[in-house]
Amino acid sequence: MYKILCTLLALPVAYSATAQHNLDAAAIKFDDTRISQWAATCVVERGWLDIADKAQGYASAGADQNATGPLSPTSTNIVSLGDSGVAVLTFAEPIHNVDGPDFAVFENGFLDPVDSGRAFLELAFVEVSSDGVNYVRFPAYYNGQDTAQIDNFTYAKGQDYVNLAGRYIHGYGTPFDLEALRDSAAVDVDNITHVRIVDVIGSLDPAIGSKDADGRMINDPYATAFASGGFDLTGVAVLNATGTNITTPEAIDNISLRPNPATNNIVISIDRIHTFYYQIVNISGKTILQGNAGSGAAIGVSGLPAGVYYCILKYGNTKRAIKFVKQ
Ligand SMILES: [Ca+2]
Ligand SMILES: [Ca+2]
Repeated sequence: MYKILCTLLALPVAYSATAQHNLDAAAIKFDDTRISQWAATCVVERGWLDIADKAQGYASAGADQNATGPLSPTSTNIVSLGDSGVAVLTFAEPIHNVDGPDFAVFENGFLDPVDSGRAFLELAFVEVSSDGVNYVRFPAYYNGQDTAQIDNFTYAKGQDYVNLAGRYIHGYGTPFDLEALRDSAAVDVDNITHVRIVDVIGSLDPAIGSKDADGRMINDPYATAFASGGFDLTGVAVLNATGTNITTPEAIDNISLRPNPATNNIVISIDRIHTFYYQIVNISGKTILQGNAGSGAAIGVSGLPAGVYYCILKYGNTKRAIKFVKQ
């Protein structure tokens, strides 16, 4: 809660990317024109309020779906991971490795009010997968001081953290370039289906703290034994998907899904297409319904619990996702 309040206070600051600022040229702003889609689903396994005292239980702030869909710069929606917590995100379209960064992870850090070169930052490892089973971690490095524990009131330099999510303030994502994992046999960098975010345990105590790729302790706020402790995920943006974005039906000229919100049936119409394959996926990424349907024919959804769903459509070489609400 401390952090949420401070984020609100920090928002009116006018940002300019200079070398002394928490922001630099690599930061991905929430409205960057390279953003082609946002995470469609998110499932969080909460981490500890304090991993050294597990009796306190788990972090609990926010809900998993707060990390899906576009980031709003005025929203304080987060999902807090806690010490060692994990979030797994999936996408309507696989992520491909193209020139430059391929996706960005957003956290709700905020500037030091007296030194804009510093910010309150919480960090996380980032891993990717092409099958949801085998993950490869971006090699992460910490280059800052490791003698004084960063705590809940300490500001840090984002540039000290390399390939760790959370190096920028709210509204600015940390970029990740799949090129770094090109030689990994465990993933196909041109077909990334899952992104996994793992909270860094910032303790400098080697018995519990997280280490970087060189075996060095990563200094990150610790202890943060409150509901919003640990990495506060706000969104994951894809910068390079070649397919169609997740969008409202109205934004696609030749596809419609109606009614939306739906109660008993949905009717999907696709110009010039007679039949298509569909998959209805819930916000946790689980496929609830699937099958073949004809354009203009009703698909029964009365059995679905109320909530937000994605309808993934496949026909020919085309794959598209439409978001709808079951009421
Ligand atoms: Ca790339
Ligand atoms: Ca942490």
